[in-house]
Amino acid sequence: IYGGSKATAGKHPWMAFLDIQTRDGKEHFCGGVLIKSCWVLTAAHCLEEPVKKIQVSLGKQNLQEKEDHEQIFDAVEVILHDKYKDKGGVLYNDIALLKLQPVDGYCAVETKYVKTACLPDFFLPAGTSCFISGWGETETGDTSHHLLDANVKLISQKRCNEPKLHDNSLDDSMFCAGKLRKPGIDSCSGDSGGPLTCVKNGSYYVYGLVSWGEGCGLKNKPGVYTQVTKFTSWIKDVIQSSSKSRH
Ligand code: 4AZ
Repeated sequence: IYGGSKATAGKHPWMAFLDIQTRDGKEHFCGGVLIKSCWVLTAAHCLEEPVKKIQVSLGKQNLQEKEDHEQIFDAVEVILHDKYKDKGGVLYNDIALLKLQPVDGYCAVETKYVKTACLPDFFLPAGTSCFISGWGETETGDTSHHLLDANVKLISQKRCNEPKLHDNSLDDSMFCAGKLRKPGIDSCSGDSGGPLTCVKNGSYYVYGLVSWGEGCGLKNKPGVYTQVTKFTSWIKDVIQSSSKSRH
């Protein structure tokens, strides 16, 4: 996160840290969002390379410490959207689901530090202020050990597709957000798959997932997010068919 600040414990209790080990021995990380006790939403581009093992940590603030309220799981299923596509860095339908492996019969247990975010069934107007959060790259060029967050505003598709901004790259599986009058507040590499959450009637909704951009924090290049509202029936179908096939 560029231009962010340290998030207080329990402010983003749906925030997941994904530690991804690939078959060719590489390791990278991404963010994710807890939407059900056994299910985490993330970006498909995080899981593009064949993965060997994914560990999902919930309730984390500082990655350098073992924390009392952390809950750690292995992922047992990885489901990428079948229309996910990378066309020269523009990521279409950039969404995936991870199923957690229960520990002693339970997946995520709700606490002050671990909670689910709601799935949106609505579109919010441009100008709405929302949160982004993650352990990704900051303006110093390093990733952050502490969870950082920042406020960004939703930008209309028409504005974001203007030649000066993302020049018609966006389709309806994505939207952009940032502060056009105050560049430098943005998501970046390592924040991918993490949530853009917006508050409606006092509840937090996972309105977007960190997906792509042109650099980070650059003028007229707001970050691009997966439009979660477009995928709520896909999410419900995946979760339903997964629980059916097991019983
Ligand atoms: C990335 O490389 C990435 N500024 C993520 C988000 C943004 C740019 C790049 C948005 O994963």
